[in-house]
Amino acid sequence: MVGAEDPETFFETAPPLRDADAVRTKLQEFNARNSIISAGGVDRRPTVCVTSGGTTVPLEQRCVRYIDNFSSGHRGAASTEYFLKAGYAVIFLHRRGSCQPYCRFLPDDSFLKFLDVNEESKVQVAESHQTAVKESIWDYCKVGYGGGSLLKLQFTTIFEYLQLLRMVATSVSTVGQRGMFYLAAAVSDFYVPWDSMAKHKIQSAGGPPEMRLSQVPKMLAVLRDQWAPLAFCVSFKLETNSDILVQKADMALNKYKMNIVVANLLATYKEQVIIVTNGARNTVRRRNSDEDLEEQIIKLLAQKHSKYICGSQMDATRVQTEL
Ligand code: 9Z3
Repeated sequence: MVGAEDPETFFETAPPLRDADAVRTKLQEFNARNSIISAGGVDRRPTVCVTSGGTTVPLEQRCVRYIDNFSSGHRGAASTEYFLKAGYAVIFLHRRGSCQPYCRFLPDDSFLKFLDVNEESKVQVAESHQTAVKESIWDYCKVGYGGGSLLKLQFTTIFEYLQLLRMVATSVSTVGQRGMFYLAAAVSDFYVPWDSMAKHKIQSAGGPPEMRLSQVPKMLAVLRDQWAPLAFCVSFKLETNSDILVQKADMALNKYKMNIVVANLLATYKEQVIIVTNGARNTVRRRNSDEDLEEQIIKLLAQKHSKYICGSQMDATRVQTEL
């Protein structure tokens, strides 16, 4: 196996994030905006990091070609809307160009179909889409931007994604148990380490390239043990074979000490998921074509997270009483 399987080496050899300072500032401002000053001191709104879309694996340092995956970012974008509705502050860590909250119909459908031109040659929202557009704008302004409770950060490559996730995790760790990770991004399992990557475009004259991929280090373990040990962690498990899905989800739950693993199959992931917790499996199905499956998922997760926060507060009170 070539290159880094261990997280330290991955970060040491990755090309540094170009806008790391700006991201740090955005995270600090976001934290300040979402602190609630009350009589008892400074309190913090529950905060979730939603990861969304797929990471790419560049094959050349001056990248012309890369390995990609199918994820559209729809799940992450829809989930972000429901987290905001549930009162969470959301860090939406997403793939550049993927689906966005409140405009999930883009980029597949042209926005032009929502518009028409009236008799005075003025552009207006088409009558048939008035209600949908109005509702989206209201939600977008109210929870998304007006309240400052949505922070969007973008990645393309696996290098950018993991460096951003580490920064976000360190920041979310400041809210302790009130923090949640909802890891819906489809993250590459294999990559070409930066220092063994071709510098320039691989030439076809050299014949079919031979390259050996390395395993991307398992950052879920590092997230749980080091970056944000108190946070409520929800990871996703995607498989194509239904025979191994739940077993693999169970393994992830135990190995990475996740609070919940959401298991889904490529063939049915838009229709149903299995919520796997320690000792329980709960299938959540989309009830009709007008409903988002994510609405039910987030409702369930917010309840479980709230219990988790209460449980830890009760533990803290018990310790204080015993002292
Ligand atoms: C998922 O399983 C998501 O539900 C989907 C959403 C990627 C299927 P879309 O973005 O699709 O709405 O088009 N995400 C996690 C996939 C993943 O890479 N999981 C890893 C694994 O299965 C663990 S981190 O090993």
